[in-house]
Amino acid sequence: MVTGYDVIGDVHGSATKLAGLLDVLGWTAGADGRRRHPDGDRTVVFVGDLIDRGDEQRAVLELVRAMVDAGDAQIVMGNHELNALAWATPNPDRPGRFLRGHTAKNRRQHAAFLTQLDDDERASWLAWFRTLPLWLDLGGLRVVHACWHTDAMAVVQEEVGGARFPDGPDGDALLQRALTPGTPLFRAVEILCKGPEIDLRRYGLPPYRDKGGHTRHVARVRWWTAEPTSVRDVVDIPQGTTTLDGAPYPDLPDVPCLEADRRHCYTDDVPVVYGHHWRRWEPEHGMDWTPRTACVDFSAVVGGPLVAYRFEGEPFVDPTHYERYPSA
Ligand SMILES: [Mn+2]
Repeated sequence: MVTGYDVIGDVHGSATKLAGLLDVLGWTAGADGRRRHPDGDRTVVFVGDLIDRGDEQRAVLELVRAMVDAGDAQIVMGNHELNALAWATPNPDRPGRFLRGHTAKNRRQHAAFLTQLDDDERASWLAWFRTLPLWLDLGGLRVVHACWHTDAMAVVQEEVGGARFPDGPDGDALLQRALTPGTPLFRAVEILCKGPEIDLRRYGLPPYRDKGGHTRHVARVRWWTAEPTSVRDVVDIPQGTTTLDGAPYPDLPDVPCLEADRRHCYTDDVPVVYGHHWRRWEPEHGMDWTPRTACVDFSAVVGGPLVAYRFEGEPFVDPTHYERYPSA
């Protein structure tokens, strides 16, 4: 019986860090090459985003796939796997186009995967990505890439019949709908894999300029805040954000947030581990971890450590259960 989970954050093609973290966690390779844990009753869970950015795409995929196939690991889909599927899926309404546009920006984001693997390899990995669940409910522990969101899951449950797309033509059609912008299924899957967003205009807040220089009217939601009362508790404006004229973004007002936005927040009593948020080590209380949520994405591919949360059955997140590689 499985009693423990080692939940590993966004790997993004960093096989060296992944091997180092597995060693730290006690998953050492035997003579047959298979990594096993000495306790025997542990399972690794990957939060998704295995691909893109890093130099070791193939090595990461092969290592993770081997652990999953051996029954030593499970994995949920990240937005990068989802985007890879959309990149490769023809747009039925626009011949020659794909459901994720082959723009220069999207190509840059996907370049490591596109260039380090040949066509046949990519096709075979995409066939595997297609089978990955959007979330895992492991009993005392929940895992999702970006946000545990009951309403979004209900939409997926209703349309897809479960957390993963079925095999065969019906499953293909569902996946296509999930990858088509504007459909309710697309919006639900976006919330799970990319996180919910909040419209700043609802609160009379100005737009900001994102990292790419684009004007943005929506911001990420701090869905891990269990009892938000004000806009300040739910809207996530990263430090250093500016308005369109380059001024520092104003302090968020201490005014009540709307019920619709409050619904993004996680109030269940089962711990959730997730990734996606490009945080910086070390885990900050109230932001990276709360009593019921733990983020494990600390930007491994841009200089941060690869991070895991070691779950032992505890009902509340324990920040001493974070592990990382490298440790300094
Ligand atoms: Mn992500």
